[in-house]
Amino acid sequence: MTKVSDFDEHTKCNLLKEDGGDLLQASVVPALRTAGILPERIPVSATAVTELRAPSLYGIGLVEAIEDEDILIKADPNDQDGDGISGRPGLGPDGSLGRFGNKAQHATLSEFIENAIRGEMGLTTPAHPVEEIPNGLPLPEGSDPVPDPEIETSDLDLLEAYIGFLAQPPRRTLDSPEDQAASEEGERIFESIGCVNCHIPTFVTGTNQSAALDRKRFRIYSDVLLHDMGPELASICAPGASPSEWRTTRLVGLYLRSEFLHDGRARSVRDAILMHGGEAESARYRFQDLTLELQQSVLLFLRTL
Ligand code: HEC
Ligand SMILES: [Ca+2]
Ligand SMILES: [Ca+2]
Ligand SMILES: [Ca+2]
Repeated sequence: MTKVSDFDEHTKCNLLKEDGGDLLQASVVPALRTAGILPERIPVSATAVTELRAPSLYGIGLVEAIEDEDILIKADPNDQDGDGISGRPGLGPDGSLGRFGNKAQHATLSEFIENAIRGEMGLTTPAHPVEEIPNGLPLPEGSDPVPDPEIETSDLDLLEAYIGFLAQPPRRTLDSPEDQAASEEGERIFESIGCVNCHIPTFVTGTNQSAALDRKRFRIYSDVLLHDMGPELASICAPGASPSEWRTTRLVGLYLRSEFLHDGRARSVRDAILMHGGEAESARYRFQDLTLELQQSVLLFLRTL
């Protein structure tokens, strides 16, 4: 397990030689430095900086297969019903409905993947065939032997097919009848204190060419909408989302994670809940008002998802 303390302070790169990825990084980073390519520096003019946690990809094809109107019907941008929760649809390119990314800024899986290939992997693509230049300086001679685009559309399509069919992790079963009963109690509380107003338990996909995605009810625990989560969680913005707005995170497979919230600042599910502000503040207070035992039941339930 990689800890923050394992990271090279300067590059934020993990240089431990634990697996192939780290070995690659440990050999590539010095080579790049020798070639004159230095770690990216945050410009002094930057007004907001964040580190983003990698998103969970399981079941992401199901999210793409939801009909737009089934998401839009849950939006209440001006809080007409006065419950303090105003979910706004994310803004994808050309005004389309955004559903992927922390700011719900990507509309389709293919666009989401293309963006990650460029931003996270540094590969040029047919849609963006020009190398981004590190720190705004031209690439040193000989440091980029691969002609652009570095990945073809057909490979992007294969990647999309693979990721789009990653199944959701199964619900975790609890061995003891006591735990099972507590988890069921936790589920009822999760509903009654209003967590479900944003973490909507299930959606049904629309008609789809693929049988695996066709009219499937699936667990999601998200409304795929943006919510103002208060000043403590505010950092970067996106064209359609203010610094404090984030897309409701899906809670499926929570038991597989150890870092929570967009930047991983919460190291437990409990801390993640206690950091909910803004539109989610009253649900958080209702959680805090529970006895410790009932809070544990909610946490147990969440850890089965
Ligand atoms: C107003 C909408 C809203 C309500 C109500 C709400 N949440 Fe959230 N929840 C969010 C958003 C948005 C995020 C992502 C915030 C971020 O990444 O900074 C989130 C993130 C989480 C996470 C972290 C998941 C992860 O993988 O990082 C957990 C756990 C969670 N919520 C549980 C709860 C529980 C339990 C309740 C009820 C007490 C609740 N939420 C109420 C919108 C809401
Ligand atoms: Ca509302
Ligand atoms: Ca490249
Ligand atoms: Ca290149």
